[in-house]
Amino acid sequence: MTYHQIATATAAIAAATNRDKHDIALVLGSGLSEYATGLPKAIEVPYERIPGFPVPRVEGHAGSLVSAELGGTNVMVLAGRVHYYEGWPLEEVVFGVRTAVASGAATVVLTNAAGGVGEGLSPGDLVLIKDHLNLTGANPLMGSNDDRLGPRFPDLTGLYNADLRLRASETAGRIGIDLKEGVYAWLTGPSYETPAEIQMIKRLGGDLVGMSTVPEAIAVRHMGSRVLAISLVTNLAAGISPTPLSHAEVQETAAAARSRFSGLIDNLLPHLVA
Ligand code: 8IG
Repeated sequence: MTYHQIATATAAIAAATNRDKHDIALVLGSGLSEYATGLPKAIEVPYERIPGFPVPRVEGHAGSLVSAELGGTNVMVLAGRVHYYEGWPLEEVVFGVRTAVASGAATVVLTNAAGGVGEGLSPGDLVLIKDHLNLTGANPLMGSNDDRLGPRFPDLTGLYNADLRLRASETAGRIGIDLKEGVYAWLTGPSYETPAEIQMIKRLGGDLVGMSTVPEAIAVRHMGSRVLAISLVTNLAAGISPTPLSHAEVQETAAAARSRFSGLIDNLLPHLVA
């Protein structure tokens, strides 16, 4: 069922963009969707027009796919994602990245806004995800496995590709952007954590907390493509922050970091082609 839905969506994207293959995919997290506007040779396809694509219900910004061409490489940008906390089954949460991989993306770049837990992290920091903690008890691969998509029991060692992280660090250094590294803990949300939960996450080795990215990373790995993931710290996590968490703070910090984020992505994408 899903396999055919992915194939149908892939065909619709190829037809709508007139590009039969996309080499890289980029998923834009909360507050970061603006990156998709003004890309070279951009063709925008609203998610509503792609069969099977889940359409975000919240936020002012409905999702769309933007196909662009950067230095001869076709890039599929997914501006807007759906989250587990909205009630979507994880199979739907990962439908977009599965379609991107089926469209040819050997590399998928996942971005998000996240809370900072680790020592030395501040709002506005850009952080490469080096590994994750799945604290939800859920997994996008639960249910029967379709062997055409990937193996029943995929290994997640090295999920956040070390070679891609090195290229990202080098790019950031070259353009003078500070890029940290950390472990991302995935929780369902939508409530933020309690201070006690944040202390638990810190002891477990988590540096970042968020409500996305991990299921997508697992699905991309399942299909055999490479993952690079970048968090923008938009708030300090509960109990670390002296003030209560607010979605407004998240949006303000994301807006302030926009040009640094765009600079990093612009310079990085050409170095990620397999
Ligand atoms: I932005 O503090 C953002 N997303 N779980 N906790 C969790 N998700 C987040 C947070 C946070 N900040």
